Amino acid sequence: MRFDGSLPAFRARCTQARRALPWLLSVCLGLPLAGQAEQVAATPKPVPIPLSALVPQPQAVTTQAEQAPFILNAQVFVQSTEALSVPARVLAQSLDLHMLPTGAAPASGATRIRFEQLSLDSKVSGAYRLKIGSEEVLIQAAEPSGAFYATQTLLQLLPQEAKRTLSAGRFELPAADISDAPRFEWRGIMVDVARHFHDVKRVKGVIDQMALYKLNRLHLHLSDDQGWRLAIKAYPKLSTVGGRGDHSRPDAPAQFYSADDIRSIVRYAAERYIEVVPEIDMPGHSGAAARAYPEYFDGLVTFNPAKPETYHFIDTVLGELAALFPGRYIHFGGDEVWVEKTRWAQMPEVVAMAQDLTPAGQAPQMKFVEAEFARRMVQLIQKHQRVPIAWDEVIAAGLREGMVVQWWRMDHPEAVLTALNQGQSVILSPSDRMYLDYAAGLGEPGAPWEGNTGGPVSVEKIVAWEPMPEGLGEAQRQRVLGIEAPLWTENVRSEAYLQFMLYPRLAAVAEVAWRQQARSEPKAFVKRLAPHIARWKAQGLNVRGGLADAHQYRLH
Ligand code: TNX
Repeated sequence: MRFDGSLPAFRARCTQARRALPWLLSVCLGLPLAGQAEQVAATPKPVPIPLSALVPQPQAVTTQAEQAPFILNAQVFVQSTEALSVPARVLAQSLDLHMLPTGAAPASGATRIRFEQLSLDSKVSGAYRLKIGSEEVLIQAAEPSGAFYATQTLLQLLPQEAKRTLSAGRFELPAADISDAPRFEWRGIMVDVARHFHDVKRVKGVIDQMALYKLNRLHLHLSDDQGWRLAIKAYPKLSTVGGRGDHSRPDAPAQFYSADDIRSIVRYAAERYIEVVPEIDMPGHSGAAARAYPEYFDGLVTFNPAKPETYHFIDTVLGELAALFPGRYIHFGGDEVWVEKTRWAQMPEVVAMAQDLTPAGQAPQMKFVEAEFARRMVQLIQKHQRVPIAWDEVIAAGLREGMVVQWWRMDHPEAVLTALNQGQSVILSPSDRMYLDYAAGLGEPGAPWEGNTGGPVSVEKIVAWEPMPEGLGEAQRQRVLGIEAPLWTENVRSEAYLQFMLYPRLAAVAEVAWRQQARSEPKAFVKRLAPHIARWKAQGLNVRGGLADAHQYRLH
């Protein structure tokens, strides 16, 4: 209502202000709103997702309303060909169902969920077909990952407590024929565990949701100025000294993952067809390592690139990393070196290195040193039989194929084409669409420093995005591996805030990673999201249902 000076309008204004007051106060003071405790304590309601609201939305869903539903109860068998037996067994375990040996006929009247290997027409692996009939649920896929995604679709269609629901009775699955295939092979989430540490349990919680929404790359940002979060046998002080402190408490006791923690995360992720991508950020953003082993650094937060021992140190760390992370990739950071803020120019050996690398007749330039450092990282990572990844600043080094560039600088859109023209593959993480440390809505908590001119990174903004840059040839499009949404955690300390920033935006990221092209339908997507939010809330996750949920995360 516009205020026109009249008494009714004045009264309406006062009412509005009165209503907003508790919210405003709670935002400013970080107090919980009255009524919130009751909300949390409410008994979870079973929330199955209707076919029309599956996320990601499958490419084809044919419903057969006239056909009887499939009755899922504790007597249903799971049966699979050898090739798909892993996801079949995982489904059987998660619903507490019995497996029927391959080839065995079920007793008369018994129904089953049957896995069948079948080649499907899809460029990217992970395609599946899921046919729900009254006698049988049939899952067809060429690879186990596709069969796994079919099971995740099934789990969305069931109440979130399906196991308990089944032992107490039965559940109806609507007759339907569903086909789907992912658009991109890279469907990622990054969690920064360096600025604030997030332990194994939290990380597994993220993996659970990634699996349910068919995401398949978990990038862990393991080191930064605020902390080093991984035990390295050869250099124990990296974690015992470098692991101390975090963004909000420089004196916090050391927090880091042991080798066993990593093995446990990697196994948990692999069981859900998720590859873990470790990142050690170098040569900048390395303040924590510099506190532990200053002899390899510039006195501030950047490696000394002119000291041969530096490369021995990094090589050893990378060797341990490769032994711990069986995935194909190692990320070496390479972002925000800002050579003018390093002490390189005051270090005679670095100046000499710059002179060597700079074309004859010119004053020594540090950008050549930065490029040489990146070149050596690529070599070392390849020596450990991994594919190197770096943030997009690395394009300036002029390196060639055999590595992946992760584009994040939205103000450098040309970086994508430069990388592709250099023969490199690209992951798209433009900060204005994919940065989950930015606020999800106007006036909400989020990283304060970016000045994100395009407005908050809302669910609507994410799903309105068509990620594939225009004007690329087929060969270039092939090298756009996919998308990844990073959650930087300078401001994210608690699990509650971590969940608030991830959910429901993680589902929007999955939608963009799976759908074949942009269908700009943010409003319809927000509607489809409603049962997902209800389900997350029923499970006790601190999902963002709307602005009203935002107030309590002001202070982590
Ligand atoms: C830039 S993105 C960074 C991070 C910050 C982030 C905050 C990137 C490669 N570097 O170190 O956490 O902005 O939004």
